[in-house]
Amino acid sequence: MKGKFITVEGIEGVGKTTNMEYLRQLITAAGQELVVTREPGGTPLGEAIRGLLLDPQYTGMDADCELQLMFAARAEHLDKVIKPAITAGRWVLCDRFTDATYAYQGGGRGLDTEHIAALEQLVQGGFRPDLTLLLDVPVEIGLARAGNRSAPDRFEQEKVEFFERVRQAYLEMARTHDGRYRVIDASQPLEAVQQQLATVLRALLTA
Ligand code: Z5A
Repeated sequence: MKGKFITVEGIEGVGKTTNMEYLRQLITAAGQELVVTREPGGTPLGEAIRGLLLDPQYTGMDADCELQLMFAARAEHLDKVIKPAITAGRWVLCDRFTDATYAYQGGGRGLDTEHIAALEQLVQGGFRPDLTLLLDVPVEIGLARAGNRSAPDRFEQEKVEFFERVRQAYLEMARTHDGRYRVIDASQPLEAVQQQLATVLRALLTA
């Protein structure tokens, strides 16, 4: 039997990294073999591309260049990690995937979603997540939580308006792809956020 592909999305500082470990524990406790990974990245080549994408020395990178680097890393990730694991019956938990491209490069940078869809088709064909967990917080909360860190990367240098557009793009996708999306109110205390995640995950684990 094929494994399940679960993605975790949201704006910066929403709590994805914090909750990935909690999700890992839930899924492995239910007896599923799990691969935990992230985008951009997840392979040696993908992590090298991530380095280019986040490096503040490339501030002002052309948006089409950024878009194509995201999908270049994703092609390698699908080929080397995600698809082999799913085919072997393992579950894959991925910190961001193509919805981040629609949100950041589409919503944030204003690129045409038809161009993104064309690359999605080229790289993924019909392959999509089984479940997407959208951790949602107002932008000011996400940025305040993330703000305690040291040197900002290339995306973290963006203005509040950029992250507002990203958040709205995510919420719009959640409305239009409601079959695979679950919106989690991540502005609540961590324990309450994790209760919401557990409810959603149990439904998938027992399906
Ligand atoms: N990107 C893109 O543009 N296009 C794409 O296709 C893809 C990605 C795939 C790197 O992503 C960048 O790549 C990303 C979008 C772009 N840039 N941005 N922004 P990333 O996922 O590696 O980086 P990130 O979004 O910046 O992650 P992050 O800032 O580390 O956020 P997080 O992982 O969601 O948050 P966290 O580290 O778990 O939590 C932040 C703090 O909040 C921390 O101190 C926690 O203890 C605290 N926290 C967490 N939850 C709570 C609750 N519930 N209450 C109170 N405090 C909390």
